[in-house]
Amino acid sequence: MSVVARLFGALLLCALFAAPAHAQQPWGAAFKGQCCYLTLESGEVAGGQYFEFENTGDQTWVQGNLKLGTAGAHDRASAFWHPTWSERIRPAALPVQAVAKGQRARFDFVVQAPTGVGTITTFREHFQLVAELIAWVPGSEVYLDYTVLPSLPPSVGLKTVPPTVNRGGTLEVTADATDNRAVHRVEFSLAGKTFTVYTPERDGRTYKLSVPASEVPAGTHTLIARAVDRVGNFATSAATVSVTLADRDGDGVLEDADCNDFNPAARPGAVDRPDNGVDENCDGTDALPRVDATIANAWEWSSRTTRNTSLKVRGAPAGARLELRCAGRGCPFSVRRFTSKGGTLDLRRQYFRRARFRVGATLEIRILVPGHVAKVARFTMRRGKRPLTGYLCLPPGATKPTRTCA
Ligand SMILES: [Ca+2]
Ligand SMILES: [Ca+2]
Ligand SMILES: [Ca+2]
Ligand SMILES: [Ca+2]
Repeated sequence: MSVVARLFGALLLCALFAAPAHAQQPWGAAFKGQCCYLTLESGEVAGGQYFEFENTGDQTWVQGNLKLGTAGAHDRASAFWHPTWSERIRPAALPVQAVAKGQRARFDFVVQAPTGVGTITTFREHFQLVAELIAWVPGSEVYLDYTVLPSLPPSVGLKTVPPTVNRGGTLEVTADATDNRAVHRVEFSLAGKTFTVYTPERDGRTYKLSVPASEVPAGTHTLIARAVDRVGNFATSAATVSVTLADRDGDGVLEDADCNDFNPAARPGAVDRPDNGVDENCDGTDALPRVDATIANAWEWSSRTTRNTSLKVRGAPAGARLELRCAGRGCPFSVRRFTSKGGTLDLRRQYFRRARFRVGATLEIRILVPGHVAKVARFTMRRGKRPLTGYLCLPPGATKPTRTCA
């Protein structure tokens, strides 16, 4: 609909429905405030634009009818149109249902500077309130000035880059970035990771990256600083950084081989203390608790035979399984198994009172508790000497005792 038609409609409505009995002003507004004059880069989007008015007319402004329109030439298609506008000629609509005489309304909108501006250009954008199909509201003529700069990429240069960083420390890098309008962000990328810095230091142009170096894998990396302006123009600068492995706990084992680089007691080769919740030897599990029983023994020997004079197991918990294995001449049996009732077990009195072990015979006592490393004592009979005695370990599920209990 043309301007003429709109105005004709407005006049007609005034004549038909709003004919005053005395001198009245149906449509009127008083300017109460507005946003800033902006400098923008060509193509830049800026929010926070607004005008505020008071309704000084007798007609209540109603949502859907009362809008902020482009003026200068009424219904001018604005070069600062943004997709949030309902039309190229309507930046904003009344944001509340109704504004009666004496009340205020604020019209917020977003603008986008025109693209393709080759030299610094100032635009004066005129606006006015309009009651659609009725009237342009007198007293609401306003404008904003925009200075639009050409779209030019920023400049960026890496300033301080440490040649080597340990992963136990902090990666600190600075870049100097400037733009004809404003730098939006600087993206620091290395080893497939990107760290974005939006806020410069106090000087407004130094962008500082400070992240734990452990965020970056060890190796020699190309570091790229990419400065981006508000319309997406960018520039880059590159440097090389070497990141080395850390030994944070100082146990001499670098983090790639240390299962816990924050605990010097844990490292490959350390002794794993059983059942303390710590995998000291880095084999992936805490060592199992061991059966804590004692096997007191005494012997008499000659050049041909060995006789047991005392063999007592103390501290085997009730329910522990005992296995006695005997091999060689003089053994009263090859295997005996029974379950401990706790307390002291006198094995000699029960099994070996009469035994005369020959040289080379072996007697093995296994004390097994579920979830524990079994205790194993092995006695090997010798000629004219007390038996060779060895204490061994047997992890759960294993069948052969081992000398080391790790
Ligand atoms: Ca720029
Ligand atoms: Ca270490
Ligand atoms: Ca360690
Ligand atoms: Ca442990």
